[in-house]
Amino acid sequence: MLTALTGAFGDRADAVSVAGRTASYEELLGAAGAVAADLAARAPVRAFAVTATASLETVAAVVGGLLAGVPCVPLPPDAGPAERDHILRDSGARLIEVDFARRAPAAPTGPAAASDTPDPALILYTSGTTGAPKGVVLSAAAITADLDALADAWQWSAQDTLVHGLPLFHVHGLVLGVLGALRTGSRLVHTGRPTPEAYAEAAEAGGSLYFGVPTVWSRIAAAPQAAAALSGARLLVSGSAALPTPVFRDLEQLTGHRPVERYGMTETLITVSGRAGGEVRPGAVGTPLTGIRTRIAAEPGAEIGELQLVGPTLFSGYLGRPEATAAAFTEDGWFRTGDIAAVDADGMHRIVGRASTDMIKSGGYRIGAGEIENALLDHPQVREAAVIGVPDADLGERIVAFVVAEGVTGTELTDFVATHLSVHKRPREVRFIAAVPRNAMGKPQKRLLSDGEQRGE
Ligand code: MLC
Ligand code: AMP
Repeated sequence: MLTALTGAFGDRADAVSVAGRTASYEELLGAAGAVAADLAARAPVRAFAVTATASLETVAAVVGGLLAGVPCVPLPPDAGPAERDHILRDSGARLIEVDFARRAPAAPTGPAAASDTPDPALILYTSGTTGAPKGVVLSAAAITADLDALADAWQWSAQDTLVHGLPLFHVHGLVLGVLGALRTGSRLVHTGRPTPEAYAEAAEAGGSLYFGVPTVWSRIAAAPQAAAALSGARLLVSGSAALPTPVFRDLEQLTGHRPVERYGMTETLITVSGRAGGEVRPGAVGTPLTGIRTRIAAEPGAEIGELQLVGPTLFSGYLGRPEATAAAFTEDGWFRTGDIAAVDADGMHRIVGRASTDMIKSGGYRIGAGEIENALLDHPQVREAAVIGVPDADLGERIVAFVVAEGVTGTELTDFVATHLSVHKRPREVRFIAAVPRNAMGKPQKRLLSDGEQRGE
């Protein structure tokens, strides 16, 4: 996976740049070697965690884990105590500190020999519709298969300079945005934050391949000067949530590029994508990547239904949760994405919705309504809570919490969630109601809440 670190593409002082600090491949390999040596000295270590700030330290930790064969659990840096404790306890990971100045000799190994038990490389925590986040175990083989398929689709090579500023604790920023650069040998410029100004500045430094979630692209489209700076890029890629057609059109007008969309999930990595030089259609996410097969589980006569898939990029399971893993697959072994899709006559896939309203995508972050409801119910003044995602021009969806509570303000509840879980999981609005509407079985009727919200009630 770490082809660039073998010297296959040469080296340069600024091969990897994160939030303004640069390192050569040799320096990165040395720092990662020190992490790997620490992990080996503490063996056996089941997994290790690192506070995944946007930094060279996070890159060194992840690479060190790969060298040592110990899976890394990247912790969201703003995770509050509840989320942090859950992830550390659930994974059994030991939290380590990285000093990028420390170096130890290391050599990246070749691809792991084929075996029935693929080596876990990363454990990424992600929310389901209910309960606490689950650890998604990703093998080195799955990651490598995905990166190679993407390199093929996007003609991604060592000639590229990859630019993005996405968080380093999810698939988009970490797997594609860091490991992808180390696999293909493209120079990496991580801008620290994904702001229009930072993306534009990186264009002057030769940025050719740009990654962003739709919120990032819509902010760029609203900053015409920054957008114009991207006209010299080779390829703009959007993913993690649906790219609104107006944003697509604005970007095309301002940058001269038709952004390529791709679709994925933590559990499957990226499975469907547009191709560099291929047809790019607004509202469509492209065709299956090499090795991926898809099908639509539709009712007889219907053309849309749940997107299901199989292929070499799939996860190895939810850590310690065999039942949840089994439930994620059909009886004949296809992964159930929970996304509702349609396939056009020419094979172009379109994502048209999600099976569950309890899965919210806000700013490209996947947030389970149940996790936010549980956090709110942990507040002593809250008696009932129901959380929904409401369409939002900037974030795609914004989290709105309906609560039955007295003696507490909406801001206090927002801050409670932001500090208890993570900042991005905070409700953007809190509405106080007399009771959560329920059906005869006592199940919250969230449809009534979202319909009222859309009517502005
Ligand atoms: C506001 N802030 C608070 C707060 N209110 N802090 C604490 N308590 C409160 N009550 C502060 C924050 O600290 C932060 O400060 C600032 O407000 C803004 O935070 P934010 O609202 O979270 O940022 P925002 O600008 O809205 O973020 C937009 C965004 C972000 C696009 C930058 O949503 C983002 O990075 N999204 C990427 C998600 C992603 O990578 N998903 C990929 C999943 S993988 P400060 O100082 O820090 O600014 C996947 C697979 C696939 O989906 O297909 O790719
Ligand atoms: P996550 O687990 O954070 O990786 O989120 C995965 C989910 O993001 C998918 O199930 C989809 O709902 C959504 N998603 C990712 N990419 C796209 C896209 N290009 N268009 C629409 N939804 C997407």
